[in-house]
Amino acid sequence: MISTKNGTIEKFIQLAKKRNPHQPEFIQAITEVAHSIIPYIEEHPEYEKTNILERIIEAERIIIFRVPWTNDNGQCMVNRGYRIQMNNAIGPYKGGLRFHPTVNLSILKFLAFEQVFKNSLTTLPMGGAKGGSDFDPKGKSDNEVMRFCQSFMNELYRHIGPNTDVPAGDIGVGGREIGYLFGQYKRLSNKFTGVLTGKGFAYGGSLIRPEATGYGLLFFVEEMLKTIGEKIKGKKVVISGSGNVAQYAIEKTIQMGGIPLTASDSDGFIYDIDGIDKDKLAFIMELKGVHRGRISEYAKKYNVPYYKGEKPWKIPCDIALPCAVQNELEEKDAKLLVKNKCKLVAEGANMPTTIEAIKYLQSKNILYAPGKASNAGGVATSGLEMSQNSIRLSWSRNEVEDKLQHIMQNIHNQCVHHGEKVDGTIDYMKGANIAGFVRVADAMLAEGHV
Ligand code: NDP
Ligand code: 2IT
Repeated sequence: MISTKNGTIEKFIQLAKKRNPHQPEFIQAITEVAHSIIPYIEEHPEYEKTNILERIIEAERIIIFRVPWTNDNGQCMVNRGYRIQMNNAIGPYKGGLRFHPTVNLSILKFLAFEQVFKNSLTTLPMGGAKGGSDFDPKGKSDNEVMRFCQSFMNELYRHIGPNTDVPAGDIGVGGREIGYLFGQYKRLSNKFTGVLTGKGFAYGGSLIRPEATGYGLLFFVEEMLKTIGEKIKGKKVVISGSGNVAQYAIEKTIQMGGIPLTASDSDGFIYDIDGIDKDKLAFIMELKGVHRGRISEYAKKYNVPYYKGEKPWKIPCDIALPCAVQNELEEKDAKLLVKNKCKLVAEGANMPTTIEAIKYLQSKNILYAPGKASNAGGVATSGLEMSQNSIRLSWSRNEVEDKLQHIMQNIHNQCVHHGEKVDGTIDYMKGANIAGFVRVADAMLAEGHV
């Protein structure tokens, strides 16, 4: 047992490091949470007595498995599959699947851990999980991706279910992959259920789920700006990524009258000084979703600058939205943003801002929102997809979007409730961590030592 009263935050982190060696991303996520939660726990002995925090950082179950598959040349390939079932105190395990060559235990444990708090913030009944594989969909044919997904599901299916664990998409897993995974689950189980979210509309998906993370992010940004009496209209917005989250963040920015200036992928970024408009966004969507091409092609088509191997944070802006990958915004980037008068950073990706960069932004009073709050719209709409599947009805676009906006406003309110400082500014990290924690911790207390 670790006593937070007699010990320190540092002691807790040291112990976590010892129990989870060589897992830097997981330790980073724990560190961010520990700094907000340990002082709160010290004021609430019921959590301390029952070792809630020590239990919360320990996954309830981790499944690791072999995924053999055949490539188009008839060769047998092998990848590693994972599912981290982190916490089911408030609902069935829920969270995405990531297919990317960098996937490892540390990355999936950090994502599963973040998901517990994020899902709690939505107030919908969803526990936290994450999974995926080191499989790289880039350069693979549709048939190769299908055979991989089928083999992945051949093992995963026995661990999931609509009331047990409901996976969805994340990096490298979009509509195409969810379709193949769902098809194989159905075949193995002989059941048509809401076992996955992000499904196509034709077979049980929810309207607005593809848009939800990006749209939700902009709804959240709108709430943040309201606290300083401002609006998105007319603001210059720098966005990283060009996948699912980035595309719909760009779309909502345009709808709200903002000016999206950049998009990126792992090779570099484009800077469109006139702003990415609806037609140019349609080009990005087709480039990425259909041709699976590189963002550099945008620069060629529209004759705008392309910065190979660079990130977009040096472009002057009012708002920065990292929507690609963890640790993509470092302290030096934060300094550039502040120097260029950026006033708000909100995370579309999970943990894209390093701890040093967050500290710097907060020290300069930049409005900063952690992904567990600002990108929760995706999983929230997954929760709405689960509800629709359960009642065997589907809601209209407007109904789902209204609910999404309401949920994002509510998450903002929770951040204010637990994160408002004496000077009236809001520590969104603290607010999100405490609000997310309390719901899960209270459920764990009620459910006993499980
Ligand atoms: P996609 O696979 O659709 O897009 C990922 C984007 O990030 C691509 O542009 C990709 O470029 C880029 N990227 C990936 N790895 C790197 C890297 N190492 N360096 C720079 N760019 C990189 O994924 P999503 O849009 O779904 O996910 C983006 C982020 O949002 C992730 O952090 C994810 O965890 C998070 N998120 C996703 C949600 C969802 O509902 N999908 C919900 C909440 C958060 P490239 O094509 O070169 O790989
Ligand atoms: O990080 C995330 O919240 C997601 N990838 C979405 C998870 C989900 O279950 O919709």
